[in-house]
Amino acid sequence: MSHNIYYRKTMIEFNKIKSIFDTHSSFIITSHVNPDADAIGSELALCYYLKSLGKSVRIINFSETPAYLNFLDEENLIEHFKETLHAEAILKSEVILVVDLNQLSRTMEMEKHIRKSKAALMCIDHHENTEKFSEDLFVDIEYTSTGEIVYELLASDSSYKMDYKAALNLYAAIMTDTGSFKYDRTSSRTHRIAAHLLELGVNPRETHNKIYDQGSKGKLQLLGRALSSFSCEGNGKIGIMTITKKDIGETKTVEADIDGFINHCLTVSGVVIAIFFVEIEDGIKISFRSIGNIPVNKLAGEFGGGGHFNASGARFPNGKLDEIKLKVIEAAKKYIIE
Ligand SMILES: [Mn+2]
Repeated sequence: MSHNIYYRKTMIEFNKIKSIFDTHSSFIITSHVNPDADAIGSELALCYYLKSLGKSVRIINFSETPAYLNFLDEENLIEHFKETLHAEAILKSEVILVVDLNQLSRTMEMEKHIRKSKAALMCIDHHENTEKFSEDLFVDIEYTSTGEIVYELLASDSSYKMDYKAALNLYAAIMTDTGSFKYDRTSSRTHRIAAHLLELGVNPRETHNKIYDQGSKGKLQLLGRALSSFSCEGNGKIGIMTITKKDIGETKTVEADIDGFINHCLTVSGVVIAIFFVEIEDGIKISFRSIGNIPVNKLAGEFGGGGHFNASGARFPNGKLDEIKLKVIEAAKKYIIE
């Protein structure tokens, strides 16, 4: 199959990435704290590729791989950062390749070692507002995912034969970061890439199931509570859900189980702003989502938070849930375009 007909016009110079790969022999790949499928999938696909070029490669992450993503790392290549084990390796590596992050601080304790290292530091990513932590930032925010960039990088090397393992990882990366192929940046090209990955043996049903359908009973019960709490404000344009500490305790769940719940607010006709209040150990966490031209990053900014135009968040370290809700909902009403 020829890939070049699917090429996008990107600012990313794949040739430059390739020449860094060609002129060095030892690589450390890392990504952000609490890695998602885009982080893990991109790291592993790059690792397989670099190994195929005869390079020595280690993947070292600050966080352990979440259990639901272990199936991506068949050979257990990903190492969990420990200063005593890895500080020296980071210092001595020729190249440090960070993926799927725009701030080096997202590598947590690894950051200081990376900054101290004389390694060539490079980054492949698709987030906005990249910190200029390296000369070699390969960033394009038009991409759905880091996985999609990595796919095109690998496909641009005509002597590389992508196999099932790499395809599975890139499919998981792209599927999750596109919300299963529905977010705005999803393009015909994204689907063509996915088609090629299926041709390499990826099973879409099975992959989706492994990532999304392995939740606990408590998680489903927690979702039930979140859905029951749903209410509207601002003439039905603001959808609100709330989870309390009691809800989390009684369902024996953790904060991370709430991921994705907020999207249910936007399934209600007329709702254009979603607000999700979660009572956590140390305060109140608020997530915002919006549809269309409503900058919820600005709304979050009113409360010391931030994020993307259509997806953002803020935290209150203390305060009463009811009072904070009133304040935030009042602020949100200003963003409704009548
Ligand atoms: Mn990503």
